[in-house]
Amino acid sequence: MKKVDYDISKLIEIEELGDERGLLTVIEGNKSIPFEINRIFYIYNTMTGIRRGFHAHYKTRQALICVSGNCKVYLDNTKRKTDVVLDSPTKVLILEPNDWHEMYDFSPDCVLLVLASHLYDSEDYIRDYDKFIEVYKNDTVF
Ligand code: T46
Repeated sequence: MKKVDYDISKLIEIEELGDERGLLTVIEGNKSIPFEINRIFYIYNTMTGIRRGFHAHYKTRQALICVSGNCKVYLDNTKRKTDVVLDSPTKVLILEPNDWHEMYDFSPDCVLLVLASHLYDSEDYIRDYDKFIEVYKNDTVF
């Protein structure tokens, strides 16, 4: 596993295992990604031009992987903003709770797999941008 330096969040390149049958990539909680996995969901069949997300979290950490197709993720941690391209099943984007994120430019075949550190809790979402700034503006952990 090789870590790629990234200025706002962690983009990890996971090893691809392959043989004459094809390819296999493994992600293990607390090993290849820095948290225990308690929930898995995937986003697919996203309509053209749709942008999703528009939130940060209080405690949930997440790992995003495009297992098919590609999409982009806009990130804002109150100090820096950037865009990440997810275009390979071996690229894993780690989102910290203080990463405001928006997913966009989904290819028609995109399947975005998300591994989350916590079970679903609607109270864990910060969906108001001003509230996000207020909560994280003095945060020193990035
Ligand atoms: C995130 C990005 C990357 C549930 O009932 N349980 C779940 O575990 C999830 C993830 C969603 N839902 C419900 C809540 C909404 O009624 O599914 C509906 C769609 O969820 P949402 O509008 O939050 O979807 P996105 O694409 O904006 O965000 C999702 C995750 O919710 C979020 O945690 O970080 O993907």
